[in-house]
Amino acid sequence: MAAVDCIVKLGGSALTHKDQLETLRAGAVQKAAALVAKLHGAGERRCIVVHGAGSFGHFQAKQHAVACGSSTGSAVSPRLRQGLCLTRLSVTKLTHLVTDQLVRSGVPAVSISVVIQLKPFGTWKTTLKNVSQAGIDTVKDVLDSGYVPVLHGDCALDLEQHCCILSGDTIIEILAQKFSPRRVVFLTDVSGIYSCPPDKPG
Ligand code: IP8
Repeated sequence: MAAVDCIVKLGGSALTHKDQLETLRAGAVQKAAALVAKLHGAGERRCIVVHGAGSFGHFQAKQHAVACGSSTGSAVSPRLRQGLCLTRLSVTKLTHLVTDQLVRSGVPAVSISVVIQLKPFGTWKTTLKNVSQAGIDTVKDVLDSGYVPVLHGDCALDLEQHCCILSGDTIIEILAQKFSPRRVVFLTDVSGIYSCPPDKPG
């Protein structure tokens, strides 16, 4: 498989105001897109962007316990189904905004979601929250065609518990294993790596 130059993670807290429902930090999205454009323009053509959900998706997912899914063998509740629909609507709104800014900045960006992908069998699936099928072929096709795939933290269909949440960080782990990029860059709203949320004492 041809090498991947770079995977860039745009943190959800950096792109949005995490405590205000569906509130974009428009300036931060612009800055992040400009950085990706610079990287791409400097020759890092085989580049994948993954972004977190921030205040798009997390509220709906929490309210409807989408991450817990449904107990094995029991009927899926209408409330859980609605939660999945609302969460997806919200995360896809954000990915549209992020991809829009990337394209405006000159990056040939194409958004790829976890639940619905370009190919019917290219979807990501989990089993008890662990990725059991990753839509790598779709990401590869998009890269090989000269586009920058944009993935995001999403809901996934789970073979045991109906659904769960798949974070952007988990997606990156899988992509890094499959594509062995030269580097993975994390753009966050804090300087460095912390052992607990940086707004909490200790
Ligand atoms: O912000 C969560 O993705 P993350 C995705 O990368 C959701 O943890 C809430 C659907």
